[in-house]
Amino acid sequence: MSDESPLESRLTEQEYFRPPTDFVGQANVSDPDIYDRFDANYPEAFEEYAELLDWDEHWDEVLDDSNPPFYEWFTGGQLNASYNCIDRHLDERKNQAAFIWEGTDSDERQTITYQDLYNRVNATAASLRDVGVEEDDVVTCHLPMLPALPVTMLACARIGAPHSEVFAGFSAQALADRIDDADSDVVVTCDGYYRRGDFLNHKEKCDEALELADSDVDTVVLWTRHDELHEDVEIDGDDPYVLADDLLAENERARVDPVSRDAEDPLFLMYTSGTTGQPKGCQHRTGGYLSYVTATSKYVLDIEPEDTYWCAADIGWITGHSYIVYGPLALGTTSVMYEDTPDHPHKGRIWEIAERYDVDIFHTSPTAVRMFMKWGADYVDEYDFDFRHMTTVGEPIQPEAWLWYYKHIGDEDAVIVDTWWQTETGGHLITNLPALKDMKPGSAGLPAPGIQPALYDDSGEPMEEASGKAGNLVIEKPWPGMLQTVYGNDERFVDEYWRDFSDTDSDDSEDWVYKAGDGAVHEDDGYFRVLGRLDDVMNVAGHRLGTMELESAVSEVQDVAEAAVAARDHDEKGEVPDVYVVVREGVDASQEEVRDRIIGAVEEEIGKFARPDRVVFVEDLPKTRSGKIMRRLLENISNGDELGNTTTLRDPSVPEEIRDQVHGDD
Ligand code: 6R9
Repeated sequence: MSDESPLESRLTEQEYFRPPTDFVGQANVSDPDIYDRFDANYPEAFEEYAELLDWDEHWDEVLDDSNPPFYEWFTGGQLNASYNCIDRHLDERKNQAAFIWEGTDSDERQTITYQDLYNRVNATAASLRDVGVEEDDVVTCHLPMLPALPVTMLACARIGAPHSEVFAGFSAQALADRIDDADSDVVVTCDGYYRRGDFLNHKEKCDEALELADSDVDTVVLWTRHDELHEDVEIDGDDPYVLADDLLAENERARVDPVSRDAEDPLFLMYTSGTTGQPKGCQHRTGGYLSYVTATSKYVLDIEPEDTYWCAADIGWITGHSYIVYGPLALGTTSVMYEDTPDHPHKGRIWEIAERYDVDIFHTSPTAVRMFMKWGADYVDEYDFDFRHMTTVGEPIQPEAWLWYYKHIGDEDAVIVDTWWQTETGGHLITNLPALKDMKPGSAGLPAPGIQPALYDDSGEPMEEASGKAGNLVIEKPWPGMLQTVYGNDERFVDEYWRDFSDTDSDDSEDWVYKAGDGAVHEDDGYFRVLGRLDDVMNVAGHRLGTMELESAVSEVQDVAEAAVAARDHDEKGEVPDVYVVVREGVDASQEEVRDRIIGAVEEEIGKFARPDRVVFVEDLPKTRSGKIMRRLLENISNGDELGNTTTLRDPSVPEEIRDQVHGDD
């Protein structure tokens, strides 16, 4: 077959791919000694990361591990993140683009230079102060991919107010929960944005969130998508809304001194799904976090200030915080940002943008790669672009998808790194340094310098290194990008991340081990292959979703007696949620109606991106004798796998009946 290139046949034969020589010659890190340097000199070697930043006050100690797991990094140091991302670049590159932004309609473009960014961030910082934001107040933002988002984040950082950005796709209820948890007096949102070319009224979600929230929000700063408030959006006189444009008009020429923050002062919160219904506010520190994301942007993403870099993620997730905003800007590079979806107005949009700006470095998710693969290479081939470096993040990438990415997007000439990390870890932890290690499709690679991953068995014992067996992925030593705590809940921080594999009575940091919640295989070449979550968290198109969050949304529907959610493998999205429901007795509504209510409830409680793929009505759920729902069995049913051991069940016929119901026609 014409398309059966030598590359495809190499897949079965060739396990490793060497980084191209041209790449190695120009890479930011090409000295293999770096790994030993970090091992021999832990934790002091991380000073090399902190030295990439400008500090107002030098740190006294690199790591204070006297009170594990509440580690402190670069203690005594002081700095400001917005200064490091903007001001310090002005002398050299004030007229260089910091962001190139494209709206839904590609004729609408903005180039925001570092000087523009400086002006906008200063005016916004002054505006936030005008509405009463003080140092250490948490500002909740609910902004889509508009320049206003990084501007607001950096304005918060400038005045020392931690931001808590809630992904714009989250519902009013999800926003309200996060406003309450962070106890924010000030919220920042916008009138709307475009999705598939249609204007979405985004303010509506905030209106509803204000009703649902327990906290009294004093002020909502409302950015406008166009130069004025959109005709579909109204502000009622009683609402706490203030137009950002009005505030900015007052502060157009304002200059706000960046506030010196202690290295340990929080920079932001990022809520993420865990094993309970309540999302956790992962709190990130200023000094350690910024050092870590700046260094990994330089060493792993190989960013140079002269590059045009494009991380095609949403800033509303951790990937965008670390690798669109903080890391790349701290290095003074040019980033691309775009509104709307990769298939609007056509399926070649991404490559059209890549060609237009001659993008050098491209960062995306395996879900996106699978989607591009499904659309076909013709869309790609139409455009002329040349990536030097590509990465993936968010889920395991299948070797087939990796190969397609390598061949059709990278032209067999770009280096690819898979980056394993989490909201909690701040930045990449398992990933190859691109010039130093061979690429291995399907494998996240080797630990980043100074990072100490390991696998532990279920009884909590360390497994033999590189055994080729699967185990619980843990990190044995602290690193600067790690979360400080769960906002306002130190106990949950210890319970979720440390208790399982640590000696929690010990105050020796060697006895404390961070649990990632993922399963992985440590292969005999030292590479880690990450398998996915081991807890009740699923990964839908690279977005983390808690089973408990979904189940509690479904239980909001009156007709539902009981519900359980199972993750089903999906070709494109990685995983999708299937809901198994027992309907209350005496419910008159049809299954169709109940299904619609369930889907509606999930969209309302969490957001459209969390929509269940399948709703299965069952008589009973598989339960243990003590009444615990056995979700694993449902997962096996959803995936058409063997049921497995059902001997501990109260009624082993239950899963069999469900299986016959789901797969009866197979
Ligand atoms: C950055 C980010 C974290 C979870 C993580 C794991 C999965 C992320 C991965 C990966 C395999 C990779 N994950 N990167 N799995 N290979 N390269 O995605 O953060 O949204 O918190 O998700 O995503 O399961 O535990 P977050």
